[in-house]
Amino acid sequence: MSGLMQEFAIIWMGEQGDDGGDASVLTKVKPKTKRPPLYKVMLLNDDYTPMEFVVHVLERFFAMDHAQAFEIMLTVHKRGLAVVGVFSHEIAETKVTQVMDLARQHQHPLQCTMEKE
Ligand code: TYC
Repeated sequence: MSGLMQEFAIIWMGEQGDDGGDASVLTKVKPKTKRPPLYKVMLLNDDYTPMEFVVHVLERFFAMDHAQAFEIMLTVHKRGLAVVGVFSHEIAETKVTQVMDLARQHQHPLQCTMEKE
């Protein structure tokens, strides 16, 4: 059903309904179209992953240019973690998997997690 078609429901109360004599009642029902939840993807600091590797990860999987990637990497390095993107559940899961797989391949302890916004 299209979004517009879901916006109203008509409820027939009948002749002897609890409507104080009115023959019918039209009850408005709130539109129940929920936006899908969004998920923050976060990068965590550690003492061993090279800075250049983190910059590369941010460029490759989070569509950042070099300057942006370097800035976010430094934020993680100084503050312990940073949100690097906000996505649907499926896309967030894919990003986390891509980062964790590449980190494991290069034997870096880099951690990437997701959390409901
Ligand atoms: N702290 C790391 C270092 O000094 C760099 C680093 C930055 C590691 C961000 C992980 O998510 C990270 N080599």
